[in-house]
Amino acid sequence: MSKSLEIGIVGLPNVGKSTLFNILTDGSALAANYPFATIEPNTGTVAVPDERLQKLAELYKTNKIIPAMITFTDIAGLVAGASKGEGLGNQFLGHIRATSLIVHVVRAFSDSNVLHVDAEPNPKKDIETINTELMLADLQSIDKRLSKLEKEARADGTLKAKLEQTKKAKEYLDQGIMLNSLKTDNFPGIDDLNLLSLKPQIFVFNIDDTDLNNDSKQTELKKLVPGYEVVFISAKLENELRELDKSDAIELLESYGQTENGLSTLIKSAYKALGLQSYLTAGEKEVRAWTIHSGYTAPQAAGVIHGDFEKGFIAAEVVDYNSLIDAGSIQAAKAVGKLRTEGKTYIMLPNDVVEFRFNV
Ligand SMILES: Nc1nc2c(ncn2[C@@H]2O[C@H](COP(=O)(O)OP(=O)(O)O)[C@@H](O)[C@H]2O)c(=O)[nH]1
Ligand SMILES: [Mg+2]
Repeated sequence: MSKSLEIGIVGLPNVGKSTLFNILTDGSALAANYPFATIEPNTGTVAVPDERLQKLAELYKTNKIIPAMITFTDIAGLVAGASKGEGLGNQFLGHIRATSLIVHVVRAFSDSNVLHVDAEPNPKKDIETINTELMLADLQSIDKRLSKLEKEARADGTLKAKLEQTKKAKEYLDQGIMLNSLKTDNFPGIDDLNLLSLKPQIFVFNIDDTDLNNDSKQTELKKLVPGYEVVFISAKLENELRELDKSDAIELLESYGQTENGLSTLIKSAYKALGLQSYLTAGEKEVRAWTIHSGYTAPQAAGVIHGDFEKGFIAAEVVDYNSLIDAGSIQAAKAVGKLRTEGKTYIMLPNDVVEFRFNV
């Protein structure tokens, strides 16, 4: 978990993926008005924006801030038929396999100057086109595996659960059901297939800036993807923000009723979809954000820093970030009873600032 989180940006050509990627990474992936402008995936690693780190650095008088990191990959070229190799398809499907979250960008902006692969954007149909390719690719992986697995399972009883899960996944896919939409079924036995439609997915609707406050339009789009995290962004507007200095950018965003930029909004949704949260460590040497799964106990959280911290865990000294800032120092927080000692069963909270005690 301490390595950066990998997020793949997918969607039909000309929906704004590269524009979004540039905004997120502030890099210069090629954004151009024609399909397959991006052939090699563009990859960029960015710091997760976290205002708390700056405040803690001031409190502890350190200059060293280590934020959590996220790697975005702009995966171009998914079109109908990609699973059969259409539009350099298979290559792109392989890149998606390497990610832990799919950000599915859907065009919902109107601009007759920007070509659409099927003549006309239709968010519902466009989503289905991409998801169908992911499911077809999964069916190929499953079919390749299944006949061999059936033979092996006859000889080796321990493979039976795996066979059952593979068949079950196939049944859903045959019905056009995305595996990541299932609430109760999951497929721990077939992790090694690395199925694309099982990867957590969030949707970014790229809308006109004039729709950023259009609740009825947004509600309508949300209904297309029930159960998924949804983000509304005007890539065009966010792209314009990059030219402005920070205070002008914030002012412009606020004039559209937005309180944070696209990167922050997207990362929050990504963390939510993946069931992740962060906790903080702080000292004179450095302040740092660590990414963990929601529900992690204190020893598990310590294990993200170092395996020995988990094995030799004794206790966690925990203070809530806001209490620490209010108190003004860790000593002051302790004096007012805000510093707690927590044991092995403590479940980490998102605003915890922690120091672990351990034996090595
Ligand atoms: N009007 C409008 N055009 C956009 C928006 N986002 C991207 N575009 C334009 O659409 C074209 C394709 O964008 P690009 O990011 O290269 O799409 P990709 O093929 O999905 O990577 C470019 O000409 C962009 O300037 C948007 O939000 N509104
Ligand atoms: Mg592109």
